[in-house]
Amino acid sequence: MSKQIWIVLAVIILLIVGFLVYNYTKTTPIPAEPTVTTVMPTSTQEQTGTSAAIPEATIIVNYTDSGFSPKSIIVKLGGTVTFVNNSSKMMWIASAPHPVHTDYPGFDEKVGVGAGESYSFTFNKPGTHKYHNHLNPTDFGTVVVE
Ligand SMILES: [Cu+2]
Repeated sequence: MSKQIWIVLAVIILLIVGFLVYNYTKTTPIPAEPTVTTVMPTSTQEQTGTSAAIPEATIIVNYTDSGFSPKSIIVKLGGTVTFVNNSSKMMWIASAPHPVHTDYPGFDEKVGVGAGESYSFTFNKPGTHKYHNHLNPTDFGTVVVE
């Protein structure tokens, strides 16, 4: 009688051990995945791709009754900035100083435009260029070309 119990216990223990070993061998291959090698070259390509795209991007400066926003911007050499008149005033973008605009003579809209209209200028001169609304010179901003 007691011999039969020991046999039953031995079978149960063997089943438990077998089940544990089976589960262990089933779960161990999962963390062993050798695919973490060639990721660096793609990130380098992405970096050069985005830095090349920046000069072609058009930056928008919003002109409202409270002035230019953003008031100071940085563009790459050859970058274009579009000044959009969303104010109730007329807008005439011109480089400093008012009223002669001699710091960057080409950077001068030469005419005032109304609400909803815009003025685009491509910056080919490195440096810090101050500008203002010639028809309301207390509104001014800065374009840094690098
Ligand atoms: Cu002016």
